[in-house]
Amino acid sequence: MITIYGMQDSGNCYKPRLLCALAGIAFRHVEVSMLDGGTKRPDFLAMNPVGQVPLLELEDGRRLAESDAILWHLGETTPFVPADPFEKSQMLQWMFFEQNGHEMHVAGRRSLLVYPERRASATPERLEVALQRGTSALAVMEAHLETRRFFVGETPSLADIALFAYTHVADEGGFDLDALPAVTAWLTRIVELPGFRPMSWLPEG
Ligand SMILES: N[C@@H](CCC(=O)N[C@@H](CS)C(=O)NCC(=O)O)C(=O)O
Repeated sequence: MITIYGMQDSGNCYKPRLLCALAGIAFRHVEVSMLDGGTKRPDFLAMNPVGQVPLLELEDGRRLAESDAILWHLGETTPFVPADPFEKSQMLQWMFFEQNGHEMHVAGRRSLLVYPERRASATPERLEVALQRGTSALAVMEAHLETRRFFVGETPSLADIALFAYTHVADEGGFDLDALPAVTAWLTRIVELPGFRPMSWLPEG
């Protein structure tokens, strides 16, 4: 069975867990706690020198980091990757957007506000920049979803999973999701997918 090293409350770690739940992929979860320096401990750094989760470990021992690369690896043979080459590229476009234009602001602001150990870094300037840039990213999503059910094509793809992870908890970062009706309706569509599990969910055992 594959193993996903992750943190229960991390959206990046939720992405592969959610894909596994939706696609029926069995996995083992190993919690890596930031509080005890988990990702920076020598034994973890030996597995991922970048010192971050999520980290996927295959049955043969090979490992893969970066949440969206893990989504790609696990998702390739599932209905969450479009067959059409252009739609596949559009899916990647949204996944790069998630990493470069969304996560760092939407998730970043949430982490500054939610985790006590990050409070010292939560300067007013930093919070303001993250609010402005995160709001812009959410506005891009809102405009796109005004005329669509999912980010690419007619069915959910890895792009929806990647963007759902931190958007659904954006309110914890001080973002006003009530002002984004198309995004809110899309969030509901994801929650209603067969097999959906919330971020707090971990597999048994
Ligand atoms: N771009 C990476 C970001 C991963 C990331 O930021 N992981 C955080 C948890 S959400 C982490 O491991 N933080 C611990 C640390 O940096 O020491 C991805 O998408 O996987």
